[in-house]
Formats: sequence, C-alpha cells, structure tokens
Amino acid sequence: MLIIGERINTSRKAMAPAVAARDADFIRAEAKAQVEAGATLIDVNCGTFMAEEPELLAWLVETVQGAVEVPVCLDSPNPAALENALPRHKGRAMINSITAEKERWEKVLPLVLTYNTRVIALTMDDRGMPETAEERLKVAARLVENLVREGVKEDDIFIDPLVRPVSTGNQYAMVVYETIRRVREEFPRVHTVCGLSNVSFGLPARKLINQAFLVQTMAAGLDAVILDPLDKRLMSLLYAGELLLGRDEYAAGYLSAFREGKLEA
Ligand code: THG
Repeated sequence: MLIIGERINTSRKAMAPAVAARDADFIRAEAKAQVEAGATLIDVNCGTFMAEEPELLAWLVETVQGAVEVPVCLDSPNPAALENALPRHKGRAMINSITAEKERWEKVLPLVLTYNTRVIALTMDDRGMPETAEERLKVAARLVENLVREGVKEDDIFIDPLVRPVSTGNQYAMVVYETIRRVREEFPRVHTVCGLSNVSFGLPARKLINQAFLVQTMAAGLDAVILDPLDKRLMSLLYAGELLLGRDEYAAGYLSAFREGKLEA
C-alpha cells in the first residue's frame, strides 16, 4: 500500500500561517512525523495561496525533501505551480493530478512526460464529476488509454474515483467501491487511490467514518491512499487490513508495526 501523508495542506488551519511565514522547521517536523508514522510519500498542497502557489509549491518540495527521503506528491491543478516545482524535486515525483478536462490534460501531460513522474488521474472531464460507477469507469478508461498511448507506464498511473460526502448522497461510498473494483478488473496493472476524508464531511465523529471507509476501499482493491498517518487507529486498521488481504507475508509488516508501538487495538 502506498501511503500518501496529507497533512502539509494549507486548507488546514495550522498549516496556512506556517507556510505564509515560510516556517521551514514546522514543515520539516510535519514531514518527519508523517514518514515516521508510515507515510511513503508526502502530499504538498498550497492551493489556498493562489498567486503565490508556484513559488510556495517549489519551496515546500525543497523543504520536505531536505527533511525526509521520500518522494513528494505535488497536489495542484495549476500547471504553472507544477512546472515551477518539478525541477526542484529529487527523484521521481508524483503529480496530483491530471483529469480528462481538455485544458488541464493538455497542460499537465507534458509535465508528466518531461519529468517522468507518477500521476494521479481523477475521473472527471469537461462535463464534471460523473455520478455513476459506470460513467466514472468510462472516464478512467479514456484516461488510462490516452496516458498509455502517450508513453506513461500503467504502473505509474493512479486512478482516483473521487470521493463525495455520504451526507450528500447515500450511494457515494458505494460508487467508489464499484469504480475501484471495475478499474482493477479492466486494468489490473493500473493503481487506484483516494483521499479518505471527503467521505465524512458534514457528519460528527468523522474519523470513525474515515476508518470504516479505509477498510472497505481496501477490500475493493485500493492500493494507494491519501490520509493522515498520525491517526494511529487509522494506520492500525491499514496494517490489519493488509494482513487480512494476503498482502503481508508472514505478517511481517503487522508484527514490525506492533513491535514499533504503532498498533492501537
Ligand atoms: N484526491 C486527491 N487529492 C486530494 C484529495 C483527494 N488532495 C486533497 C484532499 N483530497 C486530501 N487532503 C486532505 C488534507 C487535509 C484534510 C483533508 C484532506 C484535513 N481536513 C480537515 C477538515 O476537513 O476538517 C481540516 C482541519 C484543519 O483545519 O486542520 O485535515 O480526494 N487526488
């Protein structure tokens, strides 16, 4: 399981002032804590800063990579911000994200190819976010076929079925499970990813819903996830879930998480 730590995001109350003040110590501490807790990539998102985003995204990439040895997931729809930050990234970055929207596709694809990145592809196009799994699968198929035709390896593609709050539609989690299953059936070498926390917007005790959602998306075949790795219960469920899915031979990952004090029963 690829674990993408979501905490360096200026939509979080604690993060915006730290980024505004270029508080590198704060960013380094957030990056280290997430990697220590199991993150295998660090997501960075400073989209709330608008005009300053290109400069800040590059600064975040350098600051994070000055503290930890993992790749960064550049979370921005803004091609200018991606273009400014990518040359400063060491090793292979992940772009979060491309879509089938014409303009975004045309501007982000060259960056994926030039910088040989991994890429998250959201199942949306110029008509918006499809309601049904069937329609999301069609958009996913178009994205995969077009990316592969352009030379992107299937192993570098992460389809994100886009999570909507269950408080706004009672089938929205089900649509995600179904899309994950269908993508895995049709494109077994392509990965699937989602951000967990959108599912619980507008409801109390959100962590509980996010935890149940992690387990159910994993059972559907999710193999990468954007989450807060400092939620110890969530990470515990991830280790237990990997074991139960037969992805953790001899329970090695589960046992070492236990020995490191990372499991909360
Ligand atoms: N898919 C992809 N990328 C994504 C998402 C996705 N990037 C952004 C988002 N969704 C995932 N990242 C976060 C980061 C932080 C929070 C939620 C998702 C978060 N939110 C608190 C809240 O909503 O209440 C903020 C609380 C605070 O102010 O600290 O922490 O789906 N590809």
